[in-house]
Amino acid sequence: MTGFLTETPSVFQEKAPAQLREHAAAALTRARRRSTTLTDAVGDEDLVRQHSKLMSPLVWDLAHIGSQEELWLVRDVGGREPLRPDIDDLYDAFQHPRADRPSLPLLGPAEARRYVGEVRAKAFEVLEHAPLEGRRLTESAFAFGMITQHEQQHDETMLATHQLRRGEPVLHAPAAPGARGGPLPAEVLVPGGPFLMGTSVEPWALDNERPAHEKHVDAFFIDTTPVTNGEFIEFLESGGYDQRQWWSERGWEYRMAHDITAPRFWRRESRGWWRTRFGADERVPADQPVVHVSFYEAEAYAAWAGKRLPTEAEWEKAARFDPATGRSRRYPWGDEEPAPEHANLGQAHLSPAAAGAYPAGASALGVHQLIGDVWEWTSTDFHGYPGFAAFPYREYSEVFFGPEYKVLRGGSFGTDAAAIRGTFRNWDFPVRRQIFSGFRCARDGDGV
Ligand code: AVJ
Ligand code: FE
Repeated sequence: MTGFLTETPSVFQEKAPAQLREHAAAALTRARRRSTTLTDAVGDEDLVRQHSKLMSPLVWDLAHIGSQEELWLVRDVGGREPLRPDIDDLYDAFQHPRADRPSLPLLGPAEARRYVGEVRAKAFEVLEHAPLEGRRLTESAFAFGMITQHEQQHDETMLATHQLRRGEPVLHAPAAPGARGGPLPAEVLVPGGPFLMGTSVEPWALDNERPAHEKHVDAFFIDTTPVTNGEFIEFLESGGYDQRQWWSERGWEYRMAHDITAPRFWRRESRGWWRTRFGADERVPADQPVVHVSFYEAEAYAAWAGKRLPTEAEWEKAARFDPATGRSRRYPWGDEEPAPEHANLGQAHLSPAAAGAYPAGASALGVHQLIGDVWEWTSTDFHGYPGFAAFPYREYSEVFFGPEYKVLRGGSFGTDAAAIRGTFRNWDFPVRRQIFSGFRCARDGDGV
């Protein structure tokens, strides 16, 4: 490792096995409460229906959550007999594309609920007794953390399915907070030089976040907050969607082929821009980060603004680097787990919060809302870090490495705290916008 660059040591170092088990059990229980909320919110009809070709029926996500838990916690960690070896194939995401899932002989809603409950009871038995050392999969209860994150990731996917569903609102949450504290500078200067990217010590970090490595970044400016709806409307109303010069070749092709003229779920009314959000109609709030834009729209906006998207390394340096110590933090605000004052996470609100709503979540360099609100598109293709090793299975990350996927960072209002951190990496096709995706801009710091 490097001279003065360090990262926060493992937060589990001090935990006794009993505390680790308790921590893992609480995380699993919290994830299940959310899965239950998302699937109990609609009737059986809506659970088995496909709300969009892009998504699975909700009942597939539910049983798939149980299936992964059975595979890793019950069979692998626990060494127990399979509960339902007959359905492994149905819930293997690589066997059946999303579009085909409704026509499979899936477990019905009642069966799926019973199945995930039975798996969970067994997983808890395993958690009580499994040795938490001696094997990498169970070291620091990693497998339980991995399965917690897997469930939370599918919960976010189910939340995106809810957004695509037609009908009256069925999910409810208090409105997201408005801006707090004074006005913010538009941009922050991030000093050039190396920082420690990724992690080798975060106990529940997934394989693609590892290992920690020194990464040089030239000085650059980054927007203090994500780009808001109000700012995006300026681009839109100045004709940005019709001006070829802001778009990359692929972006323009996509814009034309699909006749993309505004963020997904928006429509123009005589009285301005409106959107549908989880079944409710509302005026597009000018002060919130824009959400449901593709990478190509983000790229076009940035060009129009005379800027560019940040690289993944730039995003992470802005989020984690503490210039006073040379240390890379776990989160922008420090090392403590996310609390409600830090970030808009976990479906606590059903929208992004206004730019400037989380002063307590700002990074050491003064960049706001890097975690929560909206996933942020970066300009970087999804690849393994130097020294990457797939663990525990190639299909989590490695099979997606390559130029087809762009990295997104920071999590959204629909991402749970258990499934996000300064090092967490998400990825998707650049055309996707049913996800809770937004962006912020950056620009070169030439000469500074
Ligand atoms: C990391 C969000 C891209 O949902 O495709 C879920 C997470 N992997 N089940 C996805 C995942 C396997 C993954 N993303
Ligand atoms: Fe999955």
